[in-house]
Amino acid sequence: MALEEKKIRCQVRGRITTRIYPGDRVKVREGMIEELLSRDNLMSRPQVANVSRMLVVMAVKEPGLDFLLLDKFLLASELEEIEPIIVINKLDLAPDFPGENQRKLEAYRQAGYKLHLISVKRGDNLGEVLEYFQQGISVLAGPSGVGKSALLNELLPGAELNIGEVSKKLGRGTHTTRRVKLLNAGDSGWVADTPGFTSLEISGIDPVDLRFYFPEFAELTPRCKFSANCVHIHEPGCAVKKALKSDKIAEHRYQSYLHFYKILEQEWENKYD
Ligand SMILES: Nc1nc2c(ncn2[C@@H]2O[C@H](COP(=O)(O)OP(=O)(O)OP(=O)(O)O)[C@@H](O)[C@H]2O)c(=O)[nH]1
Ligand SMILES: [Mg+2]
Ligand SMILES: [Zn+2]
Repeated sequence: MALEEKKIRCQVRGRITTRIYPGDRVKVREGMIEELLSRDNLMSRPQVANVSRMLVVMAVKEPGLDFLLLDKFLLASELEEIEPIIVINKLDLAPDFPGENQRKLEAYRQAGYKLHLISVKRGDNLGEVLEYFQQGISVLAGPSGVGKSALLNELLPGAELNIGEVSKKLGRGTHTTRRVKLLNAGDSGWVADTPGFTSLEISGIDPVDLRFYFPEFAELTPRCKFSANCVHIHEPGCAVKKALKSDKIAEHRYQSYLHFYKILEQEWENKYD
């Protein structure tokens, strides 16, 4: 059955004490939300319920591609068990593509991530992104100024979202989108445009478990000499370190791993202070 978009302003029954988020399913009667139905999940940043996938949007330039930040977004969505999809925009601004960045990006494809290189301005590969929007709730996340709203304006007729300039001086977006907004896409899909952000909390997991959230490491772990415990840092006979030496694992991914590992380790130690 096709969804019909119909906006109804509602009040929430006093007995519902749980907060209601974009994406929540509710029962409505005569302008009153009577019941909040059970959720599949609740994404913590941005706060959206029943999310099917998160499109992590970055730009090759203006603002420049930040791989540590990309890895942080991927880790955050892995932790929440929401499928991440990498979307790199503004290909029109990088005539030197493929280059160093292209090689780094290839590592994500090899690790099993879905990756799309697009240009909203030139219309490159937008159809690939539109496919995701046909079913479930897709959330766009990423820093300010990468073109999240511009992408939706291009793909969803009538979206009419505000788009902003990227500050020439700071090389950053200007935080144009202020609220999470769910837009109807096609027959049974919804897309959430969200305000750009870069601060993500990486916490609450045992550093020893971090290795499971880097798919290309997880694959090799059984081949480590101390596979049950190997965190791929100082252990002898480590298959990940070996793969790193032969460029089978990307150096920048390993550096991100070490970075997160140290943060988590610190947090873990402070826990018992
Ligand atoms: N050159 C180029 N510019 C683009 C492209 N896509 C978007 N832009 C520009 O990038 C700027 C920021 O776009 P927005 O859509 O507002 O970015 P956003 O990600 O929604 O930013 P926030 O709402 O602040 O999080 C605008 O000036 C767009 O015109 C592209 O493919 N190429
Ligand atoms: Mg926006
Ligand atoms: Zn190892």
